[in-house]
Amino acid sequence: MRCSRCAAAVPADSLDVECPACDGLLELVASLPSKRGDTLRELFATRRGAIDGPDASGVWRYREMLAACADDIVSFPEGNTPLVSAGTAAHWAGCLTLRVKHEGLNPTGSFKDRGMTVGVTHARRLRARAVACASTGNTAASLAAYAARAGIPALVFIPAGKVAMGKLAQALAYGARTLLVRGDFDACLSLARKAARELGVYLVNSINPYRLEGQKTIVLEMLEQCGWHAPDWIALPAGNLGNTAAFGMALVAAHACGLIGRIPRLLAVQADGAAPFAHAFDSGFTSLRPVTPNTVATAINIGDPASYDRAVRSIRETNGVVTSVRDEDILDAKAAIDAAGLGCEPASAASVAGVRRMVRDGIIAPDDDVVCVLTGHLLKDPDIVVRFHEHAREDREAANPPRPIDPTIDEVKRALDRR
Ligand code: AN7
Repeated sequence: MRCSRCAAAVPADSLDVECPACDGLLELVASLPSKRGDTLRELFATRRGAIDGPDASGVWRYREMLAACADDIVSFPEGNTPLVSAGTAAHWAGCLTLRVKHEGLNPTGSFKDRGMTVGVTHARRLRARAVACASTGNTAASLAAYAARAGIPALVFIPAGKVAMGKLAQALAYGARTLLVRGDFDACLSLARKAARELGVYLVNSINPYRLEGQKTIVLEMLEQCGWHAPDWIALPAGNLGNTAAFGMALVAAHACGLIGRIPRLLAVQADGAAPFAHAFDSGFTSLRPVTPNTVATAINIGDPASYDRAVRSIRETNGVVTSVRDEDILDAKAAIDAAGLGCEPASAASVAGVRRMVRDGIIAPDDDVVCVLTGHLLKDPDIVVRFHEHAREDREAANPPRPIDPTIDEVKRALDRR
């Protein structure tokens, strides 16, 4: 590993995920695979449909592109998520066609499983005594599951009262020691970093470079599903910026290996109430000014993103754009995605809300080829769905309030006939 700030070398079998000299983030030093273009594409194609082993995983199938060892892996398997038409949600976004890559269909219901299989496999190889993460919920759920599979104790730091019910339920159920920290996510992360430094537990937040290796495969699998024809845009929600960082790394590597002929543009979307990255983009990335975050999309309620430097590089290397959207638009986008039969959690819908904004602003053309990444499952945050539909005004197109009835056939008939 190499420090991204001071370039110090750190052994790959170190438990450090930050530079012991200067606290900079560490990067894995790896070279591109010797195979290229068609040879690599054919290799990946022969692995599709494998029933077990590393090839059955939508992460480890692409191992030539990953700086990680595929022996003795901790895997469900994960990945293998569908790339599908957004159906009626395309119209909502103002696109002629729109596709979504549904990462909510991973084993624990979010894209985090892709990074976690790599992070926890590495933790087991290092014989870590415990693994830890700070989380807005999904990382905690994923770590809890993978640590349980690996037989390693897990410690998760989550902001008290600010995590969706499904995610908290998972962390508890899978047996993680769940610490409800009085503070926001950013406070949780600095506490987790301190615990890693002082107590020797292995940190598997997305600042851990092995996590990013796994997350690169969201893009690799998507490109394969696109027949290796790069779309014009890839839109994703942005919080702590691990995914934005990983997507740029994957796209640059896929291009360098001849897997794709051109690099799609990234659209990173934040919530207005937690948009330090979007603000920095607007000022030409001169500086990052952390904010006190406040958005209904709890997964991306992050004010001081840890992977900022890497994410800036991704946006620059992909000629990308960063924007932000209102909570109201996130919830409307979510309702459109849900009603299309896809479903996702609020943060995920930011991607589609961001595309709509960019179409309106003339940055994305209605006939551009756009893929939105849906990062988490609908059932992660059931409370917000029920609240939305029970309390939404009836004139709001998306409102679908439940209707109490007496047990009579007349009432059923009335419901059936209602337009
Ligand atoms: C559904 O679980 O940060 O910009 O601690 O759960 O890579 O952070 C979750 C982030 C988007 C943002 N969508 O991704 C955590 C955590 C969902 C998420 C993001 C998260 P990054």
